[in-house]
Amino acid sequence: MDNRNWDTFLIPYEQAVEELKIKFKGIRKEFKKREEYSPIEFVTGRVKRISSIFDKAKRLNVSMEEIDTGIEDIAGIRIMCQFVDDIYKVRDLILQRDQKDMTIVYEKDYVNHKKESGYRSHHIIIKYPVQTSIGQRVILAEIQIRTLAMNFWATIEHSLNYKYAQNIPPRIRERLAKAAEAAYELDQEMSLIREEVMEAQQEFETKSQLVTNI
Ligand code: 0O2
Repeated sequence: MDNRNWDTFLIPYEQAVEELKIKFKGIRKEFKKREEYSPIEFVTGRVKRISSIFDKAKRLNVSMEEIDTGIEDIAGIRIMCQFVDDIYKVRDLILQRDQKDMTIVYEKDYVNHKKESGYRSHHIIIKYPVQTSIGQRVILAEIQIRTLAMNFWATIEHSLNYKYAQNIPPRIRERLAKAAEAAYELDQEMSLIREEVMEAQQEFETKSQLVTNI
């Protein structure tokens, strides 16, 4: 292990996560204020724990000196959407910001190309400038965009992986693969009634705003 101060190493990543969460939550607020449908349902973010950074560095064969370029998701933002189409609406919103407050490095389309586990999500790796007390640092961050169904599956699978130390028994793996397909089908079904659901939600929100404004 090297003698880097790992607590201070994480400072720009923590700042980036906070800033990015505020930005994407702000986009949702803006849609709501305009009384428009928001493709963003909710946003979460986290900085990877030092122990997980070390584990991933080991797995990917990344040296301690290369950690900030070799591990792309030390800062991670997750954007949840109601419908699959919304994922691409959010992606477009991010593309519009390219070269402005963030720079897109590359994308991973696990929505159309699911991982072996059954995992689906759209990932965008960005470069993000952070102003710290000792100057600007440009860090890498990962934005994961997924539906609520994809998120439900990934959250459960993540906990099971943790429980079984990445060695989920085959019978549970099989069930998980089936559950991933069921989640995918749910997304497909919901997409078919998207317009209907959006209209209903819009009506409901307008009504509840009227009530709160009385
Ligand atoms: P955590 O705890 O969320 O931080 P590789 O491992 O080589 O396939 P790499 O470089 O890790 O790929 O990148 P990838 O595939 O984009 O995965 C980055 C993150 O996506 C993961 O971070 C998870 O958050 C999520 N992810 C990817 N695959 C799966 C999966 O099969 N199941 C679940 N639940 N999440 C997944 P970490 O560091 O693995 O975990």
